[in-house]
Amino acid sequence: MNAHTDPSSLYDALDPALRFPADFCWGVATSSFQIEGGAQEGGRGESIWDRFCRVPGAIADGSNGDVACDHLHRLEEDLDLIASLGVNTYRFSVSWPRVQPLGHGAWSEQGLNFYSRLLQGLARRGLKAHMTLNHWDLPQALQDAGGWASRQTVEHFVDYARGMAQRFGNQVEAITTHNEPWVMAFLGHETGIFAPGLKDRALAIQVSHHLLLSHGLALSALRADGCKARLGIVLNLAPMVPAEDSPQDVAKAHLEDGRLLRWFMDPIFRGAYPQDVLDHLGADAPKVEEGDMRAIAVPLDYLGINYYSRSVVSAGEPFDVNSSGLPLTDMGWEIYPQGLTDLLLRLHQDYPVPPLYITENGGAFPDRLADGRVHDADRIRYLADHIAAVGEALRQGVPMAGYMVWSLMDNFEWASGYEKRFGIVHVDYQSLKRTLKDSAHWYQQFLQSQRRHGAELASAQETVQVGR
Ligand code: GCO
Repeated sequence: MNAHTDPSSLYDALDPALRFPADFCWGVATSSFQIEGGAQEGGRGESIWDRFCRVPGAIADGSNGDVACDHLHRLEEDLDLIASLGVNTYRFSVSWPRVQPLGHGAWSEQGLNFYSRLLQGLARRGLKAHMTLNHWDLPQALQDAGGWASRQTVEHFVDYARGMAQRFGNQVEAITTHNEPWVMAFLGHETGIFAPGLKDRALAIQVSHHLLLSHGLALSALRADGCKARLGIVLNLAPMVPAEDSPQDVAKAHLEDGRLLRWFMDPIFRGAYPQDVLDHLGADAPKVEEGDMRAIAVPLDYLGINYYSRSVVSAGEPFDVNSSGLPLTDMGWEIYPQGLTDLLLRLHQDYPVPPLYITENGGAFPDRLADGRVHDADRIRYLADHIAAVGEALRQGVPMAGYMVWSLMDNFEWASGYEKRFGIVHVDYQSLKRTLKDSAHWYQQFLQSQRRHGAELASAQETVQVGR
């Protein structure tokens, strides 16, 4: 497609049969550390990402989250921006050290006040809130006391979750405990490319167990407290595809599937870790106490899935993504929408899944702002094809409840700093000015057509009822 195609014409190219239910949840997603800035304000405590950004070489462009998108000071403007897209839902995360600077004990009224204004602002605009409690920015004080490797952090997380739910539980549609426990555990504690930057496999495994445990315990505590919000967790999942049909590659792909997907899905939905992965881990297997597995396997009201690409697995040399012929995003990730349909069908088949949300999906592309426009046709294509992949899963019976674009706006892309742009809204990091990219205009039009379709459906149903 050429870079100057009118965004609306691409929507017309979508299968006209692709119409979602009227109550389908459409959103955009962000996370606290990636957009808020205001790192030293309002008594906010230090987070492990503040600390990690100071490690020389940890962040590609040497940047940090001190200012980020300055969302803290541009809340109303950003809420207007979200509303202008025509979404019905906003997914955001709470910075734990902003509301509870040390991760336990005293709360910060100023920090709480920010989220209170955020939620009131969403309500005024008729938008539903999906609130994530932990999108990676653990208070540094808790890290200093052992972090997620310590069972104490599990207890502190449950207290934090209860405190947030008591204050805000009746203003949010949904509460997610953790975003992508796999990333926190393994990129944070085994490869060390993310905060807190540790490199110890046994520790990483123990962290994954404590994240799951804290999720389960928090859900039970919130339900016991009478929390009315829907409760769930968000996992990053991908189909693991063997590079070749060889027994070696197939076996490796099965193991990698175990480490990414079954390691989290099995305990949540079956109450046990997958035996093949435990065997593989040997002495690095997690220490599990009596009752832990029961605590983890509490029913979810929904499951969030973040999908970006498939993973091709080889037992020999690492697979070269350039060899597949698939287009790549600016992250070097293959663009493979079919993988999303495959993944959703598989989850539905293998597990008793609750309603599913795509809580993140999107792509980084080398955008250029010129004359106030960003012609990101590649991102429009990416989003359109993945939304169609969700529609296909829905058509085949998967209980899909929503889809949220990652991300509302360009932001701090972790170890890549500000070099990778995922937003449908462009951010100029000098002036902090926001500019809707073509993909944002496209999403607006797509959502408008969905609303028209929803209204038609509703009036058709009315006619049927009146006719009776
Ligand atoms: C994620 C993260 C996002 C990333 C996105 C792109 O949950 O992985 O939520 O913070 O920015 O995935 O890498």
